Amino acid sequence: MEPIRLLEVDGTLRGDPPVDLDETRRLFTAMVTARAYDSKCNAMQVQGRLATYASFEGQEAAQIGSIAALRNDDWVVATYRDAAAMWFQGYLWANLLLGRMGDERGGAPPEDVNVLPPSITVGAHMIHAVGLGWAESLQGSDRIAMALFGDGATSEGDFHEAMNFAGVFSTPTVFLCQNNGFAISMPRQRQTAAEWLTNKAIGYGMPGVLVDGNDLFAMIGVTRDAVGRARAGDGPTFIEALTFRVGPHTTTDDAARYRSDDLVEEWRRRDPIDRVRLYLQRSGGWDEAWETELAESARGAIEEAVTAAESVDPFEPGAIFDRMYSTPTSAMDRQRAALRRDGGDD
Ligand SMILES: Cc1ncc(C[n+]2csc(CCOP(=O)(O)OP(=O)(O)O)c2C)c(N)n1
Repeated sequence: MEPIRLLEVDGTLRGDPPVDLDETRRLFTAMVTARAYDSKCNAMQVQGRLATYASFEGQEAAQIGSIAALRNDDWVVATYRDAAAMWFQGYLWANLLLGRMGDERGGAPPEDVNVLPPSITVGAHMIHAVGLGWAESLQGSDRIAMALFGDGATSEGDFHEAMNFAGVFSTPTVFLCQNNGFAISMPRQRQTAAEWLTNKAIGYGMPGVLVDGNDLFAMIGVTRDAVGRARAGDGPTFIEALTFRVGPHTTTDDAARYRSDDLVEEWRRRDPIDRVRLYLQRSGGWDEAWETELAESARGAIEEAVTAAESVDPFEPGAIFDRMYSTPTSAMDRQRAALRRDGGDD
């Protein structure tokens, strides 16, 4: 099977672009900003300012392109690797950073932002996405929900439950699988015997679409179709976006132990940002001064978010007891007292 592709690696276009030049420049800027965040987080982790970090370098088109096809009140339910998608739907960089600093207040998005905090549990959040979309349709709204997940997540029981329920109840769900080749060190071929992950959609009675996940335009196009179906009441779609994580699984992983430098180099040549830059250059929508300036202001925006996150008053360990239940259980009272005895703040 050939993935759907609109933009070639050299920036030439097959057919019509799904968005005009101004929108392409806006999405290019978003991808550059996301990469600035990614590289800052990697640096901060090495400096001991962040806990483990999962880079999304190489997956910017899959995340920004798919979100670009949503309305800003649609739901996004994503993973630890989807910071670019979450941010583009309204989650704050500062909250994402707080979460990575181990501060659970990072899990509270602004009031009017329909994005759930990132799921660390592989696959579990897909069920939430199906439920959110279903609830919207039961209430007569035309909001839809998109779940983002990796190839490994398709081997989880939760994936099958979510897909089955979505198919049976025809929920307005877009299942966006970023097939980045590996689930930690487990290659996609050993993850499942299915030739394509899209084959799994057949079993649940929904369309499965294979797309070049490093192609911003193709991502917009296929997601737009899936969102249109969901919004029109025609049910869920499964999208397999072929992409690659250029970095390790997380900052605790040594990817050299399970994949070759050649493979990484091969994918670097398909870089999603370079591809859009080449297109913009061909279309007269790019000059060096413009990119230098936008890259500078992207780094500035990320630095501001870092300052905001690092200026938040430290989290008091005892506060976890306040957020669990409205009426604490006796076991929790005992734990709180034990924490006080051990000198923890309360
Ligand atoms: C239920 C569950 N099992 C195992 C893990 C440990 N774990 C974290 S990430 C990961 C691999 C997930 O791979 P994939 O779904 O392809 O997403 P990617 O990390 O490649 O984006 C695993 C097994 C987990 N977080 N949750």
